[in-house]
Amino acid sequence: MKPLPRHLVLTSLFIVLTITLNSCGAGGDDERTSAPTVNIIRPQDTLNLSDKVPVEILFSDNSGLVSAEITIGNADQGNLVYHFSRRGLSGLNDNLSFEAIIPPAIDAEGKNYIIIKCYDEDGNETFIEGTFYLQENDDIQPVIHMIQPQGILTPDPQTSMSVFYDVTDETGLDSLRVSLISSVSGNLGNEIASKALKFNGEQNAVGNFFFIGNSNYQTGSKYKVKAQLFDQFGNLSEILLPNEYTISN
Ligand SMILES: [Ca+2]
Ligand SMILES: [Ca+2]
Repeated sequence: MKPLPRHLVLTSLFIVLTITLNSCGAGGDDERTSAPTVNIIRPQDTLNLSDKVPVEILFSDNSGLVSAEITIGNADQGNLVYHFSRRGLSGLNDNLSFEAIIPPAIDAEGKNYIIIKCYDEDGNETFIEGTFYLQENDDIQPVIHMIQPQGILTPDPQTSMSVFYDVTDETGLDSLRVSLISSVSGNLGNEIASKALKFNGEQNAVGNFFFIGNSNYQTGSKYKVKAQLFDQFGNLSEILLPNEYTISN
C-alpha cells in the first residue's frame, strides 16, 4: 500500500486530537466535579468591636450554585459560635451581604473566624476559613517615645547612619516611616531618603533603620528627620526632629 502523503497524516492527527479535546470539555467529568469558588470580602483584618459583623461573600461556579453555610465564632472563647446560617444561592455568580448579630451576652473581642461551606448543583463542596479581629474602638494616637539619629550620613556607600526608634500603641501598631528631608535655610525641601516598616499589631517596637551612603547625597547639605507612625485603626502620630543634620564627606 502506498503511504499517505505527509499533509494528510498530519490533518488526520489534528482531527483526532480535536475530537479528544472536545470530549473533555462540555459535559465532561471536570465539569461535574469542579467545586465553587468562594471569596470573603468582609470581614477582614481588624474591625471596631460592635454588636454586629459586616459580611460580604462572593460565590461562583461553573455549573450552578445551590447554597452556602456561614459560621462565625470567637477563637479566644474556645471557638464559641455566635452566628450560623444557611442561605440559598443561584446562578453561576452570586453574593451575600448582611450583618451578623453578636448576641449581647457574648464577648467577641479578640481573634474571630468565619467558615463558609458552599455547594453546587453537582453536590461539590467548597470549604474556606478566614480570620479577623475585633477590638475596642481605638481613637488614641500611637506614641513615638524616641526617634534618634545615630552616626553620620555621607555619599560613601561603605558608610551608613541609623535612626533608632521606640514606639508604642495601646491596641496595635501598623507602620512606621522615617524620612530624611532636605533643609535649605530652615525651609524643608525634597525628601532625600526614607525607610518604612510594617508591624503586625504589636503594642511596642524598638529597633533601627539604616540609611546607607549614596553618591546622590550632597556633602555639606542639611536635612531633618521626620517620623510617621500609624496604629491599626489609622490614627497617626508625626514628628519632625528640630535638629538639622549635615551630610558629611
Ligand atoms: Ca461546579
Ligand atoms: Ca491607638
